[in-house]
Amino acid sequence: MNKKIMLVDMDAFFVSCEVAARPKLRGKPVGVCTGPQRGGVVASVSYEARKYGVKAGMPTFKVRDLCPGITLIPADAIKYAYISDSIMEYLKNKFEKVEIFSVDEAFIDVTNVKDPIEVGMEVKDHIKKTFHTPLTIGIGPSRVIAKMACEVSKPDGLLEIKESELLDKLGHLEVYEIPGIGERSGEALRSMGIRTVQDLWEVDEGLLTRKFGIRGKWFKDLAMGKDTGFFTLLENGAPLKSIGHSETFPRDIIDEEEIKNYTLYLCEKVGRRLRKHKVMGYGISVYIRYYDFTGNGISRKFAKPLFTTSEIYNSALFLLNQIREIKPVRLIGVSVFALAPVKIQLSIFNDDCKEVRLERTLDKINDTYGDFTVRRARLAGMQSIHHAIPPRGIPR
Ligand code: DCP
Ligand code: CA
Repeated sequence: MNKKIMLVDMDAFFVSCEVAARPKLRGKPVGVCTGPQRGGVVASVSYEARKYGVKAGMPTFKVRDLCPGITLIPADAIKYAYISDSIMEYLKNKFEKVEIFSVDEAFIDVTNVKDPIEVGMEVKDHIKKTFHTPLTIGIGPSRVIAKMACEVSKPDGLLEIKESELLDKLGHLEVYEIPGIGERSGEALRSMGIRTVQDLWEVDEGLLTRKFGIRGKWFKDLAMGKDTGFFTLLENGAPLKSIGHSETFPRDIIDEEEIKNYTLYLCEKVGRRLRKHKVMGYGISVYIRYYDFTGNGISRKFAKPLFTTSEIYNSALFLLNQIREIKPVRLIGVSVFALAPVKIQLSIFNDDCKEVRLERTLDKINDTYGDFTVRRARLAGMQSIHHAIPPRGIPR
């Protein structure tokens, strides 16, 4: 491995954005919560609150039980998107190859940077001074090592781990702490007596693949610091064949504008999943069913792939208009197929592609706060169809 990758990850990001504007809360237990005042969950938790056992995803009533002195602040998605965008913009201006990984994480290729530690310190200083938000930087020969270096030095850390130091510095990590393995697989590994990174190094690969299939090999590779599975799905081709979404509407619809709105809603759902899996599609199918249970569908392939919601929507609407009969509609389905991975180098994240970048930020916020927290203008007036019953036989 002769690459050098730096991961910039903001500490307790949503909380830090709030504390930046309320310095009195610095050093105190703070959480940012979503949903209603009662019955919501915390999305982000300060490190002081974590000492009480408070974790992201916990219901607020439980959080108050564990840490009665905690200050809970309602989430302000637009603020976080704005700060995230400004930080990413700074990183993109400073470095040549920046890959925005999530709302508060970016991988940077620093292979050709002379002194990555010094540059890492500059980045930390600049972000802290400009945005008043703390962060941690991990550096390593692969993304997964950079990520683990970051995890073990949080908060406010900066750590480089070289390939030869891997076992020394990370051998003790629990398997579920390896990015890409997760709690459930971690539990399954532990039940086989495989508890740490070092155990994964030592275990026979055949044993893992017999139990977990291809993912077993990924687990071992990740523990050995190789970017695989979770980290290279994009480079090696995604296993998904199509991504689709359809809804049975709460009532039959005939109004042209309403049909367009629902179509956009479905395309947004499909687009979010495409972007989440970092794939684009060269084909699209649209299916329509009417109040009388008749229906039809149409598919097309294109030379240029679909990735943004507006690209999917424009194609879906074009096809829908070719097949639609003028009678009340009960269901519409949109599915994108002929999928190909979006390269992780993410040439798409350059200035020409603000729309793609914006969509990813919106996706993250919507994933966090529920569908369409941040809505497109056309969707703003639309009623929710979350309760709609999913139809059978349509790919989801
Ligand atoms: N987030 C969320 N729900 C989750 C995980 C994350 O809403 N289950 C949001 C809130 C976080 C932000 O995304 O502030 C970034 O996620 P991280 O997992 O990076 O968590 P933090 O930045 O809060 O903490 P850490 O310091 O551990 O990175
Ligand atoms: Ca973070």
